[in-house]
Amino acid sequence: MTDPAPITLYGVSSPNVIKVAIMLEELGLAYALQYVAVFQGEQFTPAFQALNPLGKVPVLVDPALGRPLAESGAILFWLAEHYRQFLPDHGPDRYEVMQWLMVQMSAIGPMLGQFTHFRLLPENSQPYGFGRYGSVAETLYRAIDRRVADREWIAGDAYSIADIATFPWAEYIDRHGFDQAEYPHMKRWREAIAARPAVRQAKERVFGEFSEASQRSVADATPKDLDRFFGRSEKVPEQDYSGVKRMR
Ligand SMILES: N[C@@H](CCC(=O)N[C@@H](CS)C(=O)NCC(=O)O)C(=O)O
Repeated sequence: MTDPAPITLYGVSSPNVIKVAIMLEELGLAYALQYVAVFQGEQFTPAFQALNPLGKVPVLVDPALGRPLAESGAILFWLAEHYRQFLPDHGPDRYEVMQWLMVQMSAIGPMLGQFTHFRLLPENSQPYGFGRYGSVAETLYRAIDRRVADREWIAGDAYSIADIATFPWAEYIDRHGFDQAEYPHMKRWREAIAARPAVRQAKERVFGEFSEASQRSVADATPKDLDRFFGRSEKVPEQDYSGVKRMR
């Protein structure tokens, strides 16, 4: 029997999890991946709640930290500070990286997540939500495109946790139905990151190791599971969530 990997990343194959896997690969750390069956409510079990009472992935269990850590931005920050990479030690560049990490955490992730949600509902059933979040998504994609128009990376003058955090969400531009050609600078930036060996390896591992469990979890999800997953209760009108089964 081999020793378990010292670090465990709990998650699913989503951008917030992939960004942490990218960081672990960039740092050359050994880690194990642990799938959490979110559609079946595993995030609400006592075992998972002990790791993160918010019931969300990713969670990183890193013996070097000594307690489980949730929230992908905080995890990136921990790893960057501990290993002193991908975040300048001091000076304006450090705070610029933090600024763009916060933009990703507070706007890019949540807003693109909302658009993803409205896209899975039956076509034309929610024109306001679809229109609102589609328009916010477009504004954010344009902001990223403008940001990297005359600079190589999102913040400072080096690849950083701001790029690592933003990249997996920026990859949603195709599935969100936007024409990449209209975002040429973002395309150049995305391709540079996608070509990094650590990024390829992280995606290969997360999609590879989670693919079977993820397909099973989605396929087996009952309407009740989907209501719980999307936080629908008697306060929220019923929705047809079957589109989630067709999402890639
Ligand atoms: N702000 C959090 C968001 C985490 C999040 O929304 N995770 C989703 C998957 S990407 C999740 O755990 N969903 C399960 C649920 O909401 O019950 C982060 O960046 O870590």
